[in-house]
Amino acid sequence: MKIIHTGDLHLKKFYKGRLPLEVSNKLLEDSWRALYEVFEFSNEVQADIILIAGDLFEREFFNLRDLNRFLDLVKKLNAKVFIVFGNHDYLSEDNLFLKVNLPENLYIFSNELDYFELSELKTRIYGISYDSFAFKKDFNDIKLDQNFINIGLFHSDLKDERYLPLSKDFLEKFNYVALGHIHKRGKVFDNTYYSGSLIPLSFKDRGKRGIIFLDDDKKTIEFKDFSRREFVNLEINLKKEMTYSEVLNLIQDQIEQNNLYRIILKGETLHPRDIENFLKENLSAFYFEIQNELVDSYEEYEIRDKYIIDLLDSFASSKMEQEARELSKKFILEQGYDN
Ligand SMILES: [Mn+2]
Repeated sequence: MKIIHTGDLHLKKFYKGRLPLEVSNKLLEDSWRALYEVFEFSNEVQADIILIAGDLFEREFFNLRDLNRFLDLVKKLNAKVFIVFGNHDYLSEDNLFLKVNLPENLYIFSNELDYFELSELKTRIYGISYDSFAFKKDFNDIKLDQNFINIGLFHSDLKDERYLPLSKDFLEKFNYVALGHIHKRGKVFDNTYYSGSLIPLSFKDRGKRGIIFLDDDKKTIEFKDFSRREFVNLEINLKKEMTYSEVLNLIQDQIEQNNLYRIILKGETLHPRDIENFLKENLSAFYFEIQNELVDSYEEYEIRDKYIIDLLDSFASSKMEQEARELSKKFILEQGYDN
C-alpha cells in the first residue's frame, strides 16, 4: 500500500502585506501547480490513498470555479482521496463541498469522528472535520479493530487548545497519523507526522516544502519536495567603508531568481535611506523587501568635526567670536546630518 500525506495547501490564500498583485497571483498558481504535480506523482507511483489533512483552501476566497478545478484534478486520479477540513476550510452548512456532487474517489469527513473502510486494503481511515474556526472534541476512549491497518487524519495543533488538541495516548493507537495545521514538516511520534504545507506560504515558512510519501510494502516514510520557491530571510551586515555597488553585488550574488527575499540590512552606514533606495532601484529578484535596521554613523562626524571645533575654540573669546563659533558648530553638525 502506498500513501501520500499532504495538507495546508491554502488554495486561494489571501496574501497579506506588501506583495504586489502579480507576485501573489504567481504564488497562488504555484499551489495549483504543486497540487497537479503531486497528483501526477500519485498516478506514477500508483498510490492507493491521498490524505489531505485540512486547510486545503481558504473559505473566504475559494469559489465554485476553484472547487471544480480541484475536482477535475481529483477525477483523473487512480488513488482515493480523503479530506478533513481544518480551521481555514471548516465544514459548516455553507461549505462548497456540500453543494456539489463529489467524484467517487473523494471522501470527506463529517464533524463527528468516523472512519472509511477500504476492505481490499484491510485499512480504515479515521478523521473528523472542524465545524468552525476553533474546534475541540474529546474521543480519547476510542477502540480500534486491530484486524485493520488504522490510519488517523487530523487537523490538529498539539499545543494550542483551540485547534483540536490530541493526546499522545490517542495518537499512538493508530498505525499512522497524518497531521495538518503546522506548516513545518516533521515527526511528532514514531507513527505521527506533520506533512507541512505543500509549498512555503510566507516568510515564516522557511525552507522547502512538499508531501510525505509512505510505502507500506517497503516500510519507508519520506519527505518529497514540491516547492520551487523559497521565502528567504537574508541578513546583510554593512560596513561603513562599503560602496553602494559593493553592497549591491554582495546581495545580488546571494539571490536566486525564483525566491522571495526579506533583506535585513544591519551594521553602520553614512546614508541608510540612500542605500535602501539605491538597492530598491537596482536589485533584481522575483520579489524582495528591505528591512532597514542600519545605524546612521553620524557620531563619526562629530568626532572628525571635533578637530575643527577645537580649532575654532582656540581663537579669541570675545562675545561676538563665541556667537560666531556656536553658529559654526551648529552649521557643521547640520552638514553632518544632511549627508
Ligand atoms: Mn490550520
